[in-house]
Amino acid sequence: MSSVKVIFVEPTGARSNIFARFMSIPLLGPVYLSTIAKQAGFDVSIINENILRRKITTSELVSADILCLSCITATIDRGKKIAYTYRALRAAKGKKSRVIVGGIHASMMPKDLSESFDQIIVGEAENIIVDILKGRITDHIVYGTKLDNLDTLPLPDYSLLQGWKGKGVVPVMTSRGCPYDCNFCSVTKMFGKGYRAQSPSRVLQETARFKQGRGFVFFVDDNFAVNFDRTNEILDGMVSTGFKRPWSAQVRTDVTHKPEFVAKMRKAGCKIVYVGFESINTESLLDMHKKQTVDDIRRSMEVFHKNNIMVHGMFILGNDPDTKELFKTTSRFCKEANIDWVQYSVLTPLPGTDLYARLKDEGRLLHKQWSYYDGLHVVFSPKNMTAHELQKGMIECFSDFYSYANAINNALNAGYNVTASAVKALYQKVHFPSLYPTFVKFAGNGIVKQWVRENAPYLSYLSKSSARA
Ligand code: B12
Ligand code: SF4
Repeated sequence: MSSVKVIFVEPTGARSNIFARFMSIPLLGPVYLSTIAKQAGFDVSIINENILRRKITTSELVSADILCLSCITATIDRGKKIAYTYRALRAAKGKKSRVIVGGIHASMMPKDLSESFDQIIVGEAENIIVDILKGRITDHIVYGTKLDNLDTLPLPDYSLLQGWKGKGVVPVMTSRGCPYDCNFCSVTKMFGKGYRAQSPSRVLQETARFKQGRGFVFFVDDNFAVNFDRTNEILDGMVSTGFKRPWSAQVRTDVTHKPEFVAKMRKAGCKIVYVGFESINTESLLDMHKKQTVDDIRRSMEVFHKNNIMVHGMFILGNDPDTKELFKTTSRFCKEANIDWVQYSVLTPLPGTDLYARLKDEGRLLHKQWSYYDGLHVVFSPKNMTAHELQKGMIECFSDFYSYANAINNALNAGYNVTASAVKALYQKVHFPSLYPTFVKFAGNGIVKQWVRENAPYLSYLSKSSARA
């Protein structure tokens, strides 16, 4: 093994991001890259501040010959801080330092990071990481190339993640890119509109490693079912090889056009789907180029629930056609449609997206403090309300869904359904409804209240500076 010590770091999200604190799902970039680096002989490890629930220590920092940071927009400020401390610590010990940054933010805003990092990597890096670490590529800004054949990726070595016990959610990636082009999303800007996918046999080789165990396997693909034939083959393989672990995936409402496909997903162990519903305002769906209707949302809920798959519905509030009335109608819709979990975001102009370019041109960005660009803080002037009104509207929607009243209602319904299922189970095979959504609503109530408390200064800032576009 080479004596060069490389540490990859995924910094924690700042500004009390709900995910950063409660979901320890690592980005797969550092896992793939460090797996490749290890195979090339480097002494490598990953420090994920979310998984470890602590910040990287000074002794860890000073020990790295090369520090590699992986940042999204919300974590880039923390990434810069870590880079600064690392350089200072190494200099104080008379040691050379080398700090490299990659990930979606660096890929969209490379020039902005010039001073904070020795090298900035744009795009996918599996093809170049070894040359970079070996110092064979020395450019300040380096452009990676898209991997054509994802089957050539190594099986990710999760053991390189310090503190990773593998008992919780295991992220698995089987494809890159998305053929759609929603105006708020950075996926196509980063991975392209051309959809690239691993072969079913390669996917099954990977899932076979997680056949048993209780934690969910989460297919992090932006859209797990772009190619129905391929996904069908994967599902058939999971069934025939006895894949027993529960799993979840991100899909669009389109999958429910084929109810038999959804039924097969359930048969193969799918318990939760993450769906970008985005809005119940038709004008906003058009504005986002979502290529989806409100009827698609309603129908998809019925199909998923009929097949006993729970739904994590994601909504974006604050599009230009939205008015303040939308908060109440959306809250009502989510309860009526019986969505199991709801994740509200405020419209966020993520760097590199068409949305970012437009709002910047229109002078509607409130600031560029990136740690607030996390989908939970309003960072632009909405059209039909003030930024403060939008922020309050998002909080109202969250508070309404994760209220004790809604949780109790859910518990009563679940109780009724469990009893009904128990009776039915006497004469036919049934799926018992999960009590998990009820539990999450109770827990969510406290999380929302805590978020509001912690972010009171930001709300106050918005109330003072808020303006309509
Ligand atoms: C899994 C996932 C999650 C998980 C885990 C996220 C985490 N740990 O941060 C969960 C569900 C918790 C989540 C939450 C959020 N997410 Co998310 N998520 C993803 C998703 C679907 C997959 C990530 C992944 O593993 N990709 C695959 C790997 C291979 O790609 P990669 O990590 O980018 O790595 C490659 C390159 O970037 C580069 N690279 C990366 N790091 C480095 C480092 C070095 C040194 C080098 C050389 C190269 C390099 O090489 C890698 C290999 O080619 C992506 C979309 C996507 N397709 O990437 C969105 C994505 C990252 N999420 C996004 C967002 C906005 C969020 C949230 C803010 C959502 C919200 N409203 O709350 C939160 C923030 C969480 C936080 N950290 O604070 C955005 C980020 C955009 C941006 N500019 O910041 C993305 C891109 C989706 C989108 N719609 O645009 N997310
Ligand atoms: S939001 Fe989903 S469907 Fe739209 S471009 Fe992004 S990944 Fe594709």
